Amino acid sequence: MAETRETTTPESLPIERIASYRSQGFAHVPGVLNEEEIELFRSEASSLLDSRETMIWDMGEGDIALDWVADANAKSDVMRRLTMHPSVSGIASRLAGGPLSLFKSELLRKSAGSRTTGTPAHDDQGILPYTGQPASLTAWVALVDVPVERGCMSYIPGSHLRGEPHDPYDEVATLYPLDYWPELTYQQRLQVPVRAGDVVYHHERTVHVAGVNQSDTDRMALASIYMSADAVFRENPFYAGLYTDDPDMGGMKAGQRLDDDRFPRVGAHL
Ligand SMILES: O=C(O)CCC(=O)C(=O)O
Repeated sequence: MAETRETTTPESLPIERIASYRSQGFAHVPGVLNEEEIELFRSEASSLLDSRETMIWDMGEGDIALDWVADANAKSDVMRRLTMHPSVSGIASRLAGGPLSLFKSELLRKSAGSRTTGTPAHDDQGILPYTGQPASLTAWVALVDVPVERGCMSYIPGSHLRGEPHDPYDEVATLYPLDYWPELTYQQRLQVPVRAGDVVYHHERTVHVAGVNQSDTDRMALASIYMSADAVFRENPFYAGLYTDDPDMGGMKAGQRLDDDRFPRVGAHL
């Protein structure tokens, strides 16, 4: 018999989960989407990934960590609905503790049976072209079941609380946190296997990795990045190097607020 699960909403999110997010830097929230939604979003994700040119995290010699459709919310109304989903975004607001806007979303795939590797250790802040409080966070929405064998995400608990680098544009600190903070290499990583429709939220400074997809099913997830509703632009050479077609988001200047037309406000459940 098919299993039916209660969904988690911003209202039913346990207060302990918020405390744990703040101390650990990530939170697994089970059952945010219902079965109907999972089916809709999974089928759209699958056709988008098959029909669009994807960006690639190139590991050299023909290996890739994953490929993705950048700004999936701008390319599909269905994906846009998922980024603005009242529970996905409302839980994000409660965890962050302040009003949020959508910065971008990436539709991620770790293909089955190909030369995909694990996802290297990194945090997200290093490539974000803005600052603001509360800190930005990512909602990683699982669109298929992701057990350990399918390359689930792992997090270094508390790593979001480490010190800031002396130079915010230091390449090693930005792109290779384990080299800049070698003590992180010896800290535990918590693997988070998830069911389709679960969401794992992580703080922009939390160091995370993901395993290899050893299964025969593609691992698909939508990662939506939410930022402070008051976030302001800061130039970031690493962002500009990755998104060469729009490095400064239409000519933004340092300190300029990221406007609501392009970066819409999301569910305000505080
Ligand atoms: O899905 C992955 O393997 C990595 C995703 C990630 O790094 C992120 O969502 O910030």
